Amino acid sequence: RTKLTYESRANLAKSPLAKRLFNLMATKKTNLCLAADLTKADAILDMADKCGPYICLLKTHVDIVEDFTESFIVNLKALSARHNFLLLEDRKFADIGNTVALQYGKGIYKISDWADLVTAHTLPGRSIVQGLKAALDGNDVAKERGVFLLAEMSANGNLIDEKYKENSNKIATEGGDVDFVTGVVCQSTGCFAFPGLIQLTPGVKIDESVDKLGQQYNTPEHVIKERGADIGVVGRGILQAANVEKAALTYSDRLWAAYEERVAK
Ligand code: UP6
Repeated sequence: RTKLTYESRANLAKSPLAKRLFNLMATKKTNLCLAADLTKADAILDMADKCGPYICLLKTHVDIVEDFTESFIVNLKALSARHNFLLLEDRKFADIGNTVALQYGKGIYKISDWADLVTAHTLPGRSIVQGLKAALDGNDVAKERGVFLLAEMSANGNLIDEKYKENSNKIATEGGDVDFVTGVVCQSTGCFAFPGLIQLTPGVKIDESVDKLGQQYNTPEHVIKERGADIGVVGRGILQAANVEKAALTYSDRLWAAYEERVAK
């Protein structure tokens, strides 16, 4: 799958969102996802506006925003339309189907109203995907939504083993709900083989390092060429740069060049 172009993989995708995102990446020539892990709404909007031209996805943790309002979402959606990137709420759902349906559609954040994509753990099994889909039942946006399933984590000492990975792959590629699965969050090529899914890989930084709380980083070239990433997720590598626009451009150029080299071989 890693030798195929994003355009050709768009044609193989079963999830409408995977098709859309593959095509967006190919047209905009970027496979960078910005992890906008900031706690003030205006700071996130400012970052989204500055980095918007260089990203295919903006990843949020909406529950860390201290001054959340509906107008934050209105503004974020306007920026996503203006700069042509999708919104991924990294909620990492992990409960029973009935509860995730409520967490996805209800509460203060009403994630299913605005997030094109969300993330979920496979720990509860298939019912996690069914629960998320159930929240969209009868809703017009159902075809405009998708989920990335976590099959590996970048955290040092995480508990995911080979069996868990294999079973996560089955949930992502078999059964009646695969049209809702856009991709897999993981760290290596071995997590799935189906080329219609998108591999999203966090833990990307130009200076390979670790943080004080277990995060482990790899370079843009390494995650794309060795680990099979289709999209590299960068948070602090950009957020803490002296010039964030320049940093976003550098990451997007390096991730894209690595992809071009990968498919040229
Ligand atoms: N993330 C990881 N590792 C995973 C899954 N998700 O780091 O296995 C998310 C984090 C954070 C971002 O929740 O939002 O990716 C990484 O940010 P950083 O580049 O600042 O470390």
